[in-house]
Amino acid sequence: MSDIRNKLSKKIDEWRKEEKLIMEKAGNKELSSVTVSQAFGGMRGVRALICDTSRVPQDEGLIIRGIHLKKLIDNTPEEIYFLLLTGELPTKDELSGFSSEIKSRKKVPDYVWDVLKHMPKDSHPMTMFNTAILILQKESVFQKEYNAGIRKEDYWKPTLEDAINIIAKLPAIAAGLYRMRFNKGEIISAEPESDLSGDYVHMLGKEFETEDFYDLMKLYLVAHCDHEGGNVSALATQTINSALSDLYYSISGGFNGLAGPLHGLANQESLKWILELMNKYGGTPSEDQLKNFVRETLNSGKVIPGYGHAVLRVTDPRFEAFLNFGKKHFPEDPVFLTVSRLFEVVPVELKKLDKVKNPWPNVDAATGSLLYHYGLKEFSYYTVMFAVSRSLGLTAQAVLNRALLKPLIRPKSVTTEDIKELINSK
Ligand code: AMX
Repeated sequence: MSDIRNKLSKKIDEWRKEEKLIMEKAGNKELSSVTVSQAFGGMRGVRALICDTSRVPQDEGLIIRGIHLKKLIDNTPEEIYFLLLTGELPTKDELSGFSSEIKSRKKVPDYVWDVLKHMPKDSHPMTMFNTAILILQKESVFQKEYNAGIRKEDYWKPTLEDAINIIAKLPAIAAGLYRMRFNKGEIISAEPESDLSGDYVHMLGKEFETEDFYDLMKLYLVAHCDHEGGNVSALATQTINSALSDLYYSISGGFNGLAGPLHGLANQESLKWILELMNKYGGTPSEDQLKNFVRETLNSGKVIPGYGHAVLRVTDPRFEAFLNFGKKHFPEDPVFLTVSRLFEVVPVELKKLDKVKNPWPNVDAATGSLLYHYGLKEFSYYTVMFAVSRSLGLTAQAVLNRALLKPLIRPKSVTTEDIKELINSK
């Protein structure tokens, strides 16, 4: 048994005891109540889920297992994954064992490439990515062990095997489909000894193999890794997984939600919008031009992509991390400069609308400009990179949910008639 399984096994015993005690002491305590507007309004603010991998206080942003993202931006995705799963950053030995295990599971079966090659040439990269994950479902260790009659207490073990297998393969799938979809030449094979960030960069293409792009990739994979349990992709993934659909079914389903413009696709939408803006004014726009374009967008009934958030009420620390990266490496890049200037203008304009609860930028407002600078210009691809990172949190959440014997997720819906009756009742 390698370190992570031993460590998790012990921790899971403790967590189960702790949860039992909590249920005995506080099972009937109220965590949240639900108003009619919350029921009609996407359940915003209803506290009805447990997620221990990370939390997002509205005035602080992402905290992973008790550590603020700001303190983790120099860590590697492998370290962050260990942290998400176990609640602790790995020791040197633990990291070495865990990383070796990930490295040994990189190989993507040929049938995945065969299917991707036969997809329509204009398929969205997220469709290709999610298809690849779904096709891999036949590899699920969970499904095999479930069919063989594994006990509920042990569900987390094959879920962890699926999780590590998925994490190990996603950079190759993501990079391979990039080369296929955008005619970049042959797929590049994984390097057995490279870490997740290094191998992803290597497999994207020679032109990306620089130290700075490696640093950006590492930051990208760390910063997008998790964002508590209630966002669309996390909730969808955990709901699917609660039916004991394995992780391949679960995360491909969750990523279909990530592919929406109000969620992960906002990074694509944001850069597209910025390039339209620059195209209209022929370069880096002035402050007045920025204001005009923002107002035009809002007047046409569209949202400003990369701004606003369902939970946050401050500038997203993930945005700040990417902004700082750009300021350090290429402050004068025209697209990045436009992103920085929009940060001065957009919140002021959104505040004027009086309905936007959070006028500040979220993670998706800056990332596109950084990738664009390094030549990764195919913005329909950006959400795939988001998904590679987010798979760390989503798979870790599922391992914990199975470890803690969480039941089927099944909230109760009411009809509009029920609400009307509520109005008429005393
Ligand atoms: N531009 C224009 N209007 C906005 C806005 C924005 N960036 N953000 C919120 N609003 C509007 C909403 O559309 C809503 O209008 P309506 O009442 O006419 O429907 C009103 O302000 C109130 O919305 P809210 O309570 O502040 O936000 P929410 O929780 O309903 O939605 C979000 C949150 C992210 C969907 C929204 O801010 C948005 O659409 N932002 C732009 C898309 C985006 O960047 N998404 C990425 C989020 C991060 C992520 O998941 N990757």
